[in-house]
Amino acid sequence: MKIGILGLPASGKTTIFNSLTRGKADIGGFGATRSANVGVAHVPDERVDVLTKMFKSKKTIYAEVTYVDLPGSASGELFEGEAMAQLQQVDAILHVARAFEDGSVPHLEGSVDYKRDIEKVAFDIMFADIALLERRIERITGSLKTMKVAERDDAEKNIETLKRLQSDLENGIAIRDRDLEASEIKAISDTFLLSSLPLLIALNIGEDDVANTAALEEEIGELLSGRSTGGAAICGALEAELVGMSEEEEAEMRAGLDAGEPGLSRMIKLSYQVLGLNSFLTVGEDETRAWTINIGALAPKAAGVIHSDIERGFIRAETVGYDDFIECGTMAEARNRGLFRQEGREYVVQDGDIVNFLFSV
Ligand SMILES: Nc1nc2c(ncn2[C@@H]2O[C@H](COP(=O)(O)OP(=O)(O)OP(=O)(O)O)[C@@H](O)[C@H]2O)c(=O)[nH]1
Ligand SMILES: [Mg+2]
Repeated sequence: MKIGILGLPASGKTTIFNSLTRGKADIGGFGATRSANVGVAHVPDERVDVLTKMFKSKKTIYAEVTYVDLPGSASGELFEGEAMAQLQQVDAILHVARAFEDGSVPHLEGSVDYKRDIEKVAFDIMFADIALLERRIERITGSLKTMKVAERDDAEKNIETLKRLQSDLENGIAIRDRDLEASEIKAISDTFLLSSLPLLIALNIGEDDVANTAALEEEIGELLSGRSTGGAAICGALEAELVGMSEEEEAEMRAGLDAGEPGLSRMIKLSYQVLGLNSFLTVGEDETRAWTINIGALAPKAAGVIHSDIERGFIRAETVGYDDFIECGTMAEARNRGLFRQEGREYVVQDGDIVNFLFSV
């Protein structure tokens, strides 16, 4: 599961990418990123931290989200060439919108106006889909003449469906914003439509605006209509500085900023959410670990994330919810209260379940 980072030239895409993934990719702006950068972010999870302490685990392993920093283009054209090829591989889009003022970093439009840019990118995404649907409709229309009668009926229905989607896009309704009917799902099943992907906004704010984070995020929330979308404000320059520091120095700096949970953490958690992912947890002296599953995954499938043998030889899952466990304090107490349960093949693993799989191969 991957998230593609896009935005106007020099909006700070690579800077934010480096902060999210603790990476060291070259920044510079206006086409500085020629080929995509790929990196992994740890999903902050306080449950994992708490359990690590309780079980005195030697290792702590967090869930991960992969980010792809798409190649920039000086013209601001977002969906051409290598960037488009990379975009076809992602599961969600993260738009870095510039809110920071800096005279030494020019803006493509000549002024900093993030509302304008957020609307423009949202529009460009939908426009790319409109154009793609147009080409598809033309192609099917062109082949109608040579079709057999039975096929033609189907094709004409498809054209109707595609036109309906297209006209909704023209009215500002992204694919992600609608409940697709079966016929619509079928009509676009082999078409990659950008506006079907969840859209996240990272507002790249200046250092002066860190104290206004909450208000700015509320504003982005209002700008974003529809589903599977969300935003966070991140000060790219500041985060880039913090990434280079030791953990202690970083903690000290953050405490001094008094900005609460960093936008960076919120963004990574949000990313995990829009990808439709959940974490189940395993604990022990060796390691405490968060494992990634799709929401709704059954117990054997979750077991398979750890090892295919455990899925194949699945017997049952012993499990307790995180909150229940914390309330009990120990596994023994959870067992006494009947909260440490035995679950079978049909069990839907829940976010935060602490699980031990029994299996035999
Ligand atoms: N003042 C300030 N400058 C920033 C901030 N974020 C990025 N910059 C600067 O903006 C310039 C462009 O940053 P990049 O991260 O390379 O931007 P980009 O969007 O990846 O650029 P391309 O890949 O070329 O499109 C660099 O000079 C950064 O130092 C910020 O939060 N504040
Ligand atoms: Mg870049």
